[in-house]
Amino acid sequence: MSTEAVGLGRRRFLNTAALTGLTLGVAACNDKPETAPAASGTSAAAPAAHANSSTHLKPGELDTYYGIWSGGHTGDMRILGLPSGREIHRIPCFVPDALVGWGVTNESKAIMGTKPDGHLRYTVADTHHTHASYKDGNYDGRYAWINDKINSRIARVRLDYFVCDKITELPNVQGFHGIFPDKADPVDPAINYTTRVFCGAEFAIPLPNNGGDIDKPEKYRSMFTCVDAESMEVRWQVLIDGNCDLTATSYDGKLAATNQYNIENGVHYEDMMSSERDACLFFNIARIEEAVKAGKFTTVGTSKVPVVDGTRESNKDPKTALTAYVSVPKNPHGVNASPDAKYFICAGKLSPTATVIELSKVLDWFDGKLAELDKAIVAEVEIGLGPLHTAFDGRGNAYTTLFLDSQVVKWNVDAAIKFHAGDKAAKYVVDRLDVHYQPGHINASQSETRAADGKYLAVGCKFSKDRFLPVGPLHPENEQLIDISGEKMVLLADHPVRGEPHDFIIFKRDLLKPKQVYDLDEFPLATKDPKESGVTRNGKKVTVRITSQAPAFSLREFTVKKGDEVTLILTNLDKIEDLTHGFAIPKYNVNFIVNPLETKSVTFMADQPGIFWCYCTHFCHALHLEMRTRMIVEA
Ligand code: K7E
Ligand code: CUA
Ligand code: CA
Repeated sequence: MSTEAVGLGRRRFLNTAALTGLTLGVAACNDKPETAPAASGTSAAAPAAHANSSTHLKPGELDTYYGIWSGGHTGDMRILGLPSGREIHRIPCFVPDALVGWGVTNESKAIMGTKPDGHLRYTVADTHHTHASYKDGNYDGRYAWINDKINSRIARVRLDYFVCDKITELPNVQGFHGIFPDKADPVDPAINYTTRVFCGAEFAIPLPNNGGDIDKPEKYRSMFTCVDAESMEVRWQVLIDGNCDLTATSYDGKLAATNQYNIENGVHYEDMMSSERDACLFFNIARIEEAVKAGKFTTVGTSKVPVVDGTRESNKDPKTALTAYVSVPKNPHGVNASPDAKYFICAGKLSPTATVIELSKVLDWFDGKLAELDKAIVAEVEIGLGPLHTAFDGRGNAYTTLFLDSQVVKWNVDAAIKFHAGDKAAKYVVDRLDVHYQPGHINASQSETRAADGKYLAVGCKFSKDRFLPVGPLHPENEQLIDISGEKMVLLADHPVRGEPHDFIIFKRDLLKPKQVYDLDEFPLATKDPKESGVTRNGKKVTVRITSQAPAFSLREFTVKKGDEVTLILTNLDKIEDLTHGFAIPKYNVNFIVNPLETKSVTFMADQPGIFWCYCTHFCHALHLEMRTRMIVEA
């Protein structure tokens, strides 16, 4: 098949329907593209001149990059190795998980949050965006954060043990979507690492949302939230006009921004598309925190979180403004910080453009040195249909996904700025590559750090169509890997993934130093000596202490009475790497694992008399199947 035929077939999958359905606002841009239209001239059939990389690793070979992926509907975080694309681990955050006993053990329930009756408060989530903590403009391996869009929660994952250790529910917002840690303190240069995480809320709601103002959508409001990276407490919120979508932060810590696709404050999608331009909303972090310190805030409903006023009307004077609304064409989506720390780039979505905003000029505006805020826009160029997210190679090039064109476009930021300034000979589009199909997020190795290395690009394709064996109506997503080390992009691999990862980051493996064995002292409940095992009773409350050492539990049996509230504490005293045990209790809905030197506990009502074979659920030893204990519940 010729390149053209492949291209046409591909474009027929979605484009026609999407275009008629969305009345695409292509009129919003004045700059004309300097290359042929997106349909032709792709590099799909280009020779793999620069493909220096094979994604196939020999048995026993390790990947050179970690990838942290969001899981989407599964409410988890996934760890991949790259370039192989192998999924190595899943970290449950917001949703129960049968392997590790997340949502089953007392410790995980305490993190996830329970109702007064002890049941989990939420059992569904939708994770989209994950980013890791920074130091000196690169990842420092401490934490990663991930959002739950459904219930507006932010989870933190410790990157030493790869476990979620805190979850915070954001007050006063719905549809918490974009998330990004800061990279430095705006005031104190000694704090050159992450201390805040910014969270954008996509949906506007009445404030407080307790039944009032339901019929007054013009009163619905959205907020931008700052969470403390260490305590995970909400520090402050900013009341804004319009909404928040994706979020970005500057390398100097002074600015955070969110793209806004609904400056119209519309309730229905046609209202949300009525304006030709929306905005990229900038937050002056130092000024916001001064305002909070000075008591210039309100609170909403029962929440005690300080809320400052970031609306347009209250922030017209640059010298005192907390926020700045830079205009960008119709319904933008992603906003990404370039690794040279100079620009935020907004992807147009309904406009075929990318908008380049120079951060020093935004700061100039706040200092009263730039008369017109939109003069901070240094380029607004056509790149193709449906731009969503942008990645970088550290060599001055940006890579933007084109959802409608099913392509990745590689474009040069400096050339785009020259073109925008009037140099119509400046060729900013460097290359185009067909992807399969309809790409959303994109990220390159180290792309969101100062150490962007321009080796690999991963693309999260939302439709896989014909790329994998059919498995019924639900198709997997297709994560594609691309070599970007040369001038031309080279497609390396397809990977089916269970729906639906959105965003991800890719970084060098030596930035992480994970631990593989726990420290007994991290667990106040640990049973350090098998001789301390046994049953203790306090009225109807019974505590059972057990240890595990392959191939046996420290108790051969234990006895409780019907009606007891039983708390079972299991400590794994095996200290060998990879020696994990499990613990399941039939008919009691209990299953969890304990890793080397880890302690976990479960509490349940002994409501069914009989004998129950508690068994090890994790293959640990030749006598794994024999590794059991008997729970006797007396009638
Ligand atoms: Cu573009 Cu939620 Cu990041 Cu999905 S969002 S693609
Ligand atoms: Cu212990 Cu299997
Ligand atoms: Ca809009």
